[in-house]
Amino acid sequence: MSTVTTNIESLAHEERVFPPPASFSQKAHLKSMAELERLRREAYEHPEEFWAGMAQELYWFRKWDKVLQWEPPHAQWFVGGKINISYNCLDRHLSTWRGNKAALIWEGEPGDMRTLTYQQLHREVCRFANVLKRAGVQTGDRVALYMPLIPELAISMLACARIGATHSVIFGGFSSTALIDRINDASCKLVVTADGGWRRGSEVKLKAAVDEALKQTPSVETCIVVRRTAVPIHMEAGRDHWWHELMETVDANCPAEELDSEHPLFILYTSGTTGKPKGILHTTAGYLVQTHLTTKWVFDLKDEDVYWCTADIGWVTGHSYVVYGPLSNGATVLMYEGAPNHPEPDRFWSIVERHRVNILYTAPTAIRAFIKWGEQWPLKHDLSSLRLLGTVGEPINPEAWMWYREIIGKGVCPIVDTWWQTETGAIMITPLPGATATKPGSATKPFPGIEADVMTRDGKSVGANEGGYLVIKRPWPSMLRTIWGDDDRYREQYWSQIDGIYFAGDGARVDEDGYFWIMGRIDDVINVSGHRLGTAEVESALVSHAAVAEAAVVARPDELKGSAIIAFVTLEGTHTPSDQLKEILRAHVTKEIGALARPEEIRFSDMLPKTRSGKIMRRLLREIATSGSVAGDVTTLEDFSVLEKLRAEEEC
Ligand code: 7RM
Repeated sequence: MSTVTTNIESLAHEERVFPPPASFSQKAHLKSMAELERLRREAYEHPEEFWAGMAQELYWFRKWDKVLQWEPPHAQWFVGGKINISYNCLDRHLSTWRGNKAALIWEGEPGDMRTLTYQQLHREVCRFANVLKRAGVQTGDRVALYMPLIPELAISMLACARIGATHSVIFGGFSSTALIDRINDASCKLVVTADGGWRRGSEVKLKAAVDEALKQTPSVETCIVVRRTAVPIHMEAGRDHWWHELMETVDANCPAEELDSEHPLFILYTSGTTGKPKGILHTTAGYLVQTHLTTKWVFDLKDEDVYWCTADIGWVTGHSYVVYGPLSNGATVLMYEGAPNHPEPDRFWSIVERHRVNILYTAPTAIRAFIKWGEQWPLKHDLSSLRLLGTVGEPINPEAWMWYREIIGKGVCPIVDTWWQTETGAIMITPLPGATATKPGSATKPFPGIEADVMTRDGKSVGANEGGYLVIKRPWPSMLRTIWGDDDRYREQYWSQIDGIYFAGDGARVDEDGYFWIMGRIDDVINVSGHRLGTAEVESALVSHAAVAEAAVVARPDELKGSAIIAFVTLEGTHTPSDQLKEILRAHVTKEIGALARPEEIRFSDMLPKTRSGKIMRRLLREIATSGSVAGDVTTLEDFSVLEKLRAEEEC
């Protein structure tokens, strides 16, 4: 990587400020800015005491000897402690009134429903843990989970954690090729899957993909299959077993293993700059402490709440904020299997209304889709149960933020824009909803105990409103411990870009109030005539125009300017593409940011290429803008037809 100092320029100007509503603050876990600032100060001055204090809320078989052992870039948290995350998510609640509280309220895409109380969930987890043990799975073994968003996925994770097996959840939308790589990288011994799952009314054939993959995965001995769709599948004698049959053969007594604090809890693959995905390793105690505390404070979680994080469990957001964080808090978690627009674009709002959801945590890409589909869909439903909204996954443009606030939150729900990564394990930069005044588009400030900064490549802090690289300056409990099987890449990628400091790979700026504005991945940063611009800022300017539903901006090498800005734009249903509109949008960006941000070219497309987790694949757009076609890896693309459409668009 180059060593030039950054001058990422951030030209966005957003002046609106929304203080927390007094009625919200009064009942919140954290009630005021003064309280939050006091906590931040305490945590800054005595971080180990701060995290140790928070760790007391959990159940330990043996207390730790030392809070933090930091030998850069390797951290161990709560050294010497013995703990079990499954015990903390389940058994700990059974001795309280929560035993008969709903832990999971699940809705399948076809409309079927299941509710599991903490007692029932505990029982299923214990039984499946016994199934795993009987299949020869031991502490330290890796287990791959390739499943739809059904309760059995959470049960499998908690069962692995209970016996100390390390789970590797592979998102159910990945192909068999992606499955092979991930299973082999971690030498998984067993795979749990389902016959299939439901997505937009069609069956996703999971078992068929597993059959294909297992031809090339020598480490796998056993495959356990949940019956979900009941569409006939192949069962390999000796290797494949039905979940429901095995569950009949075991008892429901399975004590949780007393595991070391640093016992490997899970591996989760995430894409990096190279083609090979990185197996991010998380361990037990530190991950639990930070997911537990952030869930409680950021979502202001109360026992009465119905909490819904719409992420698939196949992504880190689902690990931390569907399963471990909420269950360790004894929450009632809503889970929905399918697509937001099945059978109609109001499915989410129908779910909110029917289950009286109080807390909704979703992604900007979903919000932009809702805007595109039209406000008539949410307006059809009673959303008055909602009291808090959250976003995660990418920068949210102020226009989408305002729509979320007004149309979904009716102007009364605080919005928490939470910045974090697969690598960070838990939320890092975020408002605390009863305390922080929010600004649309800003993730606000670091969580207490987190020391974030914006730096140049040389490791110098930049001034207010100057762009730079987002870094974390001291270890935090839920940090990744390494990249599975590649500690060199771990050092190189995260701790050597700026020596000894965690390099997040995002561009950011901090404004005069200390608020962080995340500008997106640095590979999404465009250098035009020596000015670096965050793609997110240009996109945000485009989306602020009434005609635009969604925009993705990429750089095309340009002899004169270094890079030229190419914008791919999806229009609102009410507008049609025209050359005149292209000119209007270019002028609009010029007005919003300045002439240097004016797109060289605007291309209309009725869809943008996205990963299955909803992130726009700018890499593909960059290739299309540069060479007219895509040669690179497209295995993570959600819908392949989009590439054809983008190419066709270019020809006309
Ligand atoms: C949780 C998750 C991580 C990347 C990260 C950012 C982007 C996530 C925000 C955000 C702006 C946010 N994990 N990102 N949250 N950008 N504001 N609130 O998404 O590993 O899949 O992605 O996502 O670029 O580096 S992830």
